[in-house]
Amino acid sequence: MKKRTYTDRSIASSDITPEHVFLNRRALIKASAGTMAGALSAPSIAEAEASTQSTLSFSQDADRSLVDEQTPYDAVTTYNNFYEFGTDKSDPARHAHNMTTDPWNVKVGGLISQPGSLHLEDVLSGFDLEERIYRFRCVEAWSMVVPWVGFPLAQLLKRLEPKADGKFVEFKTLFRRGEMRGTRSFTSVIDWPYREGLRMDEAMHPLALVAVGLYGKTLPNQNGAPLRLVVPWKYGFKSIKSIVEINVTAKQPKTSWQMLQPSEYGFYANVNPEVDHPRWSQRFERKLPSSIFKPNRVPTLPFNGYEEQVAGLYQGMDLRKFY
Ligand SMILES: Nc1nc2c(c(=O)[nH]1)N[C@H]1C(S)=C(S)[C@@H](COP(=O)(O)O)O[C@H]1N2
Ligand SMILES: [Mo]
Repeated sequence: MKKRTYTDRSIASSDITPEHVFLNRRALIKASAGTMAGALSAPSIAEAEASTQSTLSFSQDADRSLVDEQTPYDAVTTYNNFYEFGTDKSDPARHAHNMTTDPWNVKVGGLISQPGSLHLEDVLSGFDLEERIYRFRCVEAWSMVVPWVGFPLAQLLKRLEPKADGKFVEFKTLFRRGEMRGTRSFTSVIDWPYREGLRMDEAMHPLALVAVGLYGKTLPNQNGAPLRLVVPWKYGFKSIKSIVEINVTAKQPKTSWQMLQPSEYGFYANVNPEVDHPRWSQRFERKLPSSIFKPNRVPTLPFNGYEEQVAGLYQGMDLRKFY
């Protein structure tokens, strides 16, 4: 079995299947019914690495085991941000089942060699799925550790053959008013569809993941089925859900949160304990599940703990200016 080890043990990774890989969605669904043994063994791989490595330095008072412990499935799938279904954390779990995800098409366009529309099966075909255990940090100062299932975004982008003048990648979420009650709400503030973007080198970074599952199962709708982005060194809002469009662009694309409140949410949105949100500090985070009895308050790390891997992307940039 291919086993990939990163210097940061929290992103230990393993193939989701021991020998051959499930490359289409139906196989993944079938597999999720009970045979994803590879996924189940992943925590033990992470544990094995934990005993031989400790490359991250947390402040003295931080409890390491707490920081890297996986967030229970229930918390990951019931405490969500997916404004298309409402603004309460519990809204997506209650209402996202209304979203139709089969069939699913992804429009690919802009500065690529073959613009067009791909069926989900075509998007997934040919890629090995792997499990990646990532920390996930929302700009609202809560965090989780999630075992995602997916493939590197770079693989998909390479297949699209971006042209030399393509410097950014833009993503859009499904917008279907009839199935998304949050988009019909009077209090809805976002200019739908939800949009996000990355610089090309960020999008090509091996940590940037297209996720199709979590905890060895297909993604629940509330977590962005059938495919979403996971960019673990950035605040959660960059990890756009339920993607239906990908464009390679020459100019920096507009993103939903930046359009809404540019002084509070930047294009880069790298996790940075040194740069406070205008309305709250980003020095600490509440690791879910948390309560007043067990606040689980842990220090936030630069680039969410992935500094070693990604800091090079931002050399020479003033990260206070490009927040
Ligand atoms: N389409 C869409 N994608 C989205 C959001 C959203 O409201 N709509 N919320 C973002 C935010 S703020 C976060 S923190 C993460 C939450 O992902 P999770 O619910 O899987 O934890 O999704 C991001 N992707
Ligand atoms: Mo978020």
